[in-house]
Amino acid sequence: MESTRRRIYTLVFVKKPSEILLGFKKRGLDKGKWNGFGGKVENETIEEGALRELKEECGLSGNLRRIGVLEFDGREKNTLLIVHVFDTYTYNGDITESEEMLPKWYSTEEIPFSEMKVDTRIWFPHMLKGNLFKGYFLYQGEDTLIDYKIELLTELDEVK
Ligand code: 6U4
Repeated sequence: MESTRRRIYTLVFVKKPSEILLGFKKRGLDKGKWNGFGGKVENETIEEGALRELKEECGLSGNLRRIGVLEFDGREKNTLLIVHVFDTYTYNGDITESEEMLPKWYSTEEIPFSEMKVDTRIWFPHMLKGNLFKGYFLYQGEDTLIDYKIELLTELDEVK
């Protein structure tokens, strides 16, 4: 049996009570879609990676809380994408557009799901409420979601 690689990513959401900062992806994976800020974890802890990408992509720093873990299977052969999701209501800095992302505040009632990955329809409602969650999504290629499982948690495991 071929072994499965695990690739670790971060995804950060900056929040106000009824708004959320999203970024329009100008390049890379999922170009042309809205999402939070994040990327591959390099030679650093997961939280350091999350803070680094937040700064690089929209100019902000924040007081991050880890709220979810999402696993994406089948998108890339023999590779499991593991995405650690964070949020913050406290942030510093000026919001700036980067080469990778165009940031914009959205009302939490008007999330642009038709311009986002299909899986976001499933886990965003939990993320917006601030629930802790764990999800598994099985894709067939880039855009066809064939199965998923989502569960709410009372606490998240230690970050590995
Ligand atoms: P490069 O181009 O090497 O700098 P990097 O910025 O490290 O890449 P990028 O932008 O490819 O990484 O990261 C992908 C982002 O998309 C991460 O924040 C994780 C997130 N992501 C990956 N699959 C997703 C999916 N199916 N649904 C979702 N977010 C996903 O909502």
